[in-house]
Amino acid sequence: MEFLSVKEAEKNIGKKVWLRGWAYRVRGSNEFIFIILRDYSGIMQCIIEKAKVDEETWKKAEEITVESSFEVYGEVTKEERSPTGFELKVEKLILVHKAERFPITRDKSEEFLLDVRHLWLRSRYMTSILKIRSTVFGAIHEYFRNKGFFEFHSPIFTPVACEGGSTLFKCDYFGKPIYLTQSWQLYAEAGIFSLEKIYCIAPSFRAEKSKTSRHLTEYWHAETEVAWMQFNELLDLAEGLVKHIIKKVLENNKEELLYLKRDVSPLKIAVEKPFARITYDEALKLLKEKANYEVPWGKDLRTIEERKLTELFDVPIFVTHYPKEIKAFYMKEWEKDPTYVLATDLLAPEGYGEIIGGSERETDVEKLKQRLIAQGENPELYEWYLDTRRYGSVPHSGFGLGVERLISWICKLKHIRDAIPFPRTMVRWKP
Ligand code: NSS
Repeated sequence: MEFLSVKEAEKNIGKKVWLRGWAYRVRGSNEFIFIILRDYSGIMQCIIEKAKVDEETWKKAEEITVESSFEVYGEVTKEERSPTGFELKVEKLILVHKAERFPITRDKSEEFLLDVRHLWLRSRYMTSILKIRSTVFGAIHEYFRNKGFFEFHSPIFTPVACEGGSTLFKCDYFGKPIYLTQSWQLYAEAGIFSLEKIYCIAPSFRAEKSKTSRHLTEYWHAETEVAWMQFNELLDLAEGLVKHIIKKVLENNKEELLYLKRDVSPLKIAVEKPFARITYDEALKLLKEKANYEVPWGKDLRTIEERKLTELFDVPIFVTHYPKEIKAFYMKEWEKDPTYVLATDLLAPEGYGEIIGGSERETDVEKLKQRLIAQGENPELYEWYLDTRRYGSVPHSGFGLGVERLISWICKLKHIRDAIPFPRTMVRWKP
C-alpha cells in the first residue's frame, strides 16, 4: 500500500488513495461518521457511510476516539461543506491504535498545555511553528555553506565564561566545577586559524534569572566567526543572514504564517529594505527626543528601551559602538575613541528587540587581560585563548543569533517558549 499525505491527496481529486494519520475531530450518527484525519501536512475530512462500507470498517470507525491512529482508503472529492473543501469518501478503515481519552480539550490553560507539551506538539499551532523553525535552521546552514563557510564545533562543557560569570550554569565534573557553554565563540576564535570562515548552530545555556518572554535557559545559538573580517563587513554578513532566513520562510511557509495570522508586511520590508544602522549615542538621542526616554550614558539598553527604539523604525536596527564597560571582554576598542567598542546588537522590529550580538575581536593580549581582570575573571584560565593572539594573530569578527528570538519575531509569538519544542526557562524544565 502506498500512502499519500493529505497535501498530496488534495491534488488527486477523483482518485482512490490511502491516507494515514490521527483523528483530529470525530462526530457521528447512526448512518454517518465524520472523522477529520490529521497528518503532518494538513487535515482531511473523512466520511464513513454505514450503507457503503463493510461491517468491520463501520465497527472500527465507531470506536475511533480523538488522537487514535488509523489508515483509510477512499476517493478524494471536492466538498464545500468540509473545513478544507476536500473530503475522502471512505471505503476501508483500519484502526491502528485506539487512543485513551486525550487530555487536551478546548480552553486549557497555558500552564496545562506546557505540562502536556509532549502532546500539545500535535496541535496545528505548534506544528505551524515547528515547520517554520525547520525552515529557519535549514536557511542558516544554506546561507553559510553557500558562502563557503565550514561547520565547526566547540565543547558544551567549558572551564571558563564567555559572556560573564553571572549567567553560567555550574556542573559537577568528577568533583571539579565545569560550566555549560554560553557561546561557541572562544573556541571558534581558535578554529578560524584552521578554517578561516566558520559557523555553528548549537545549544547555549544562560542561568539568567529573567522571567521575561524572551529568555530561555537553553536556546539554540547560530554563531559565526571570520578571520580577517572587520566590523563593517560583519554587519553586512549579519544582515544578509537575517534577510535570507526571512526570505526562505516567506517562500516556504505561507500556509503556516496564515494559520498563525501573521501579518507578513514587516517581514517583507525586512527582506527588501536595508536595515537601520545607528550608534549607541544616536540611540540614546533618539530615545530622548522621540520617545521621551532618558537613558544615562554608559547604561545598557533595557528591554523597554529596545522596544521603544524598534517602534521608531520599520526595519531591524543595528545599534553599534557601545560603551566598553557594558560589553564583553573580547570586544575590540574603537580606534577613534577607546571608551567605545566595535560591538553591535541587532534589534528586531515590532518590539522584539535584540536577536543578534556581535563584534570585532580585541587582538591585544594586554588589553584582554586587563578587561578580564576588570570583569572579575582570572586571566590565567584564559591562557589558551590568549594564545590565539600570540601566533599569527589576525583581525577577526563574529556574531551570535538567538534562533528562538528570531523565530519569535517571525511568528510574532507572545512568548519565546513556543519557538522551541521543549522549552527550558527559569520556571519550566519539564517534560
Ligand atoms: O550574549 S550574546 O549577545 N553574545 C554572545 O554570546 C556572543 N558570544 C556571540 C558571538 O559573538 N559569537 O548572545 C547572542 C544572542 C543574543 O543576541 C540573543 O539573541 C541570544 O543570543 N540570547 C538568548 N536567547 C534566548 N534566551 C536567552 N537567555 C538568551 N541570551 C542570549
